[in-house]
Amino acid sequence: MSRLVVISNRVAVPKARGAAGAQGGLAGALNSALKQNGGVWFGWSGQEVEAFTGAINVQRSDGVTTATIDLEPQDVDEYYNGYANSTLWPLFHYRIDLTQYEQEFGKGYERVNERFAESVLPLIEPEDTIWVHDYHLMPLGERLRARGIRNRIGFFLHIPWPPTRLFVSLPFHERLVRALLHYDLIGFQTEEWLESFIHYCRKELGAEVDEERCTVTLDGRRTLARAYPIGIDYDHFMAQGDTLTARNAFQRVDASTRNRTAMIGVDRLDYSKGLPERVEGIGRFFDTYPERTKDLVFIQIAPPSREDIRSYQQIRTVLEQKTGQINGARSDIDLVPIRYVNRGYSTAELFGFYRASKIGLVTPLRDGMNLVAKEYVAAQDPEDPGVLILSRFAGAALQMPDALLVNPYSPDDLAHNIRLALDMPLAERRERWERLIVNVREQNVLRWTEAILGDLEAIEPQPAAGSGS
Ligand code: ADQ
Repeated sequence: MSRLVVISNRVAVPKARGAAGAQGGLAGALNSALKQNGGVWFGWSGQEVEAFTGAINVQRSDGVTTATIDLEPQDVDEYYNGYANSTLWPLFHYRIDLTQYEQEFGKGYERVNERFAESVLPLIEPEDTIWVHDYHLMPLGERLRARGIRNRIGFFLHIPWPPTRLFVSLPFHERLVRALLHYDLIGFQTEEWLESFIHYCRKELGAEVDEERCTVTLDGRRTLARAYPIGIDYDHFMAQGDTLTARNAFQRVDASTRNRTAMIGVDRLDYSKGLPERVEGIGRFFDTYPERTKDLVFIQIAPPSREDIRSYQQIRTVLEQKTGQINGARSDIDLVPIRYVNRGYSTAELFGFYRASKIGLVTPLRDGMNLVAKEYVAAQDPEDPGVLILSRFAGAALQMPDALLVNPYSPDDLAHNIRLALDMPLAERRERWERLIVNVREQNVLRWTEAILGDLEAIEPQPAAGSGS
């Protein structure tokens, strides 16, 4: 395979071989693809400088080269906190009520995509395969084409693609999708997001769609558009479970919950994850089945994220209030029904927490995929597995029909399914888990990487759009 250039908003520098908790997940998979094929991972360093210089910081660690640039404060405000996370993120998660349509944000987004294109250009060699990640960088392919790059370029969207009726509320929506169609391949998490994208291309752009070949053609340029559901780094995750850290974490939950069932939620503190709605559902469970209060301890792990954005500050306040209300009403001297923890843990610790919890509660209002659902299933004891309660609005629901699928907006539905999970007999728990684990094990992140890169490699480079040659 040709050399690989990975481009994403942020770069994960690989940990040295043998380092404690060596990298897994998406970062681990991309790093191993880079190690295998050679190449470079380019992105923002996460640092700010007073004025943008375009200076590239190149590092080599554990056989992988990373190249990063610093951005200036206005870039971070308008591109990262602005257009990416206050316009595209809420809109693509169907939260038009939280979506901000500020001209400055759009301009900042365009500017930073230009800056990415200009900075990465000297690192690209003619035969390289380029793989761009996520909503921060949708116009990047077009910007590279404008600079004469004819390489194969793939793009993967980690979040949902919204229905056309929502998407058209975005000013300049057409420009964004026309830019996207300069990629040779566009990957989505599920068929549902792919369908929405295809619908838009047909209806709003009059693009030609070949359903059999999965291609969209506009202005003589053909793009492969397919669903590639992402998975976890199964082997790495299981190896983490086999550590003392994981066993200690298991003990911490087990010893502190004693005769009660531990139910766990692990999410970034983000409004798309449905956390207040989840707590509402737990409150409804306690109201509906008061005799069961003593049977259940809910552990919610939610490290803060994107704290410079107001909607994220608000969700934190709302969640603290709701948790406080329920604990205030339901606690006893030796019983606190909800433990709300505002921090992150290592993968090994999460493994132990998942395994000690007989119910996994994963109830986003909308989610591209959701890897916590898959991690929860992977961490279970095959002899005595726990029950996964999963939102039907997570991309993962399409792959995990044997979870208890719920409507996260309905407190009654959540309450009812928590009771079903609590009382589910061992035989049913095993049957469901045995079906769930097949997908989690097989559809892992290494397969995902191979599928996308395999399809990308098979594409014949094309002439520039509208060039007529
Ligand atoms: P996220 O929205 O971040 O990802 P998710 O898929 O659930 O959502 O991945 C979260 C990851 O962070 C998991 O591996 C989880 O273990 C970890 N994590 C969460 N809370 C943690 C904590 N307290 N401590 C340590 N680790 C924690 C986006 C999209 C998803 C999509 C992924 C991958 O929003 O829909 O599945 O990208 O494509």
